[in-house]
Amino acid sequence: MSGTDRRDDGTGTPTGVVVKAKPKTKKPSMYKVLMLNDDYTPMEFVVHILERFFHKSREEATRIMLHVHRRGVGVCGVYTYEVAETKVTQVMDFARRHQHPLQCTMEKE
Ligand code: TYC
Repeated sequence: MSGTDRRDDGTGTPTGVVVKAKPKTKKPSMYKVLMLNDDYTPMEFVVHILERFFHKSREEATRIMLHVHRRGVGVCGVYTYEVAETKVTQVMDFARRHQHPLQCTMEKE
């Protein structure tokens, strides 16, 4: 390379070339909150949970509850880790306080 050639400084990045800065932010991983079916928890109780903790309309809550009832498992919502963890804790505490065996868990999307 001649002394006046500015095309390569040996770093691999050509000099005098505008390169876009690499964004340092990352999208957070998302987690599905899942509800599991059981034979004892009343349907109305599950619908109430979906309205109260997942902000679903009565129609959407009923649709999700029936999906879980028929298929065994269903998605209540998708959230960041901490929000999903809080929802699971709230649902499990609420079900336990009402002596229903309802199970709720989370899974990385
Ligand atoms: N299978 C329950 C019943 O027949 C209803 C139910 C639905 C329970 C969804 C849990 O996550 C659930 N009473």
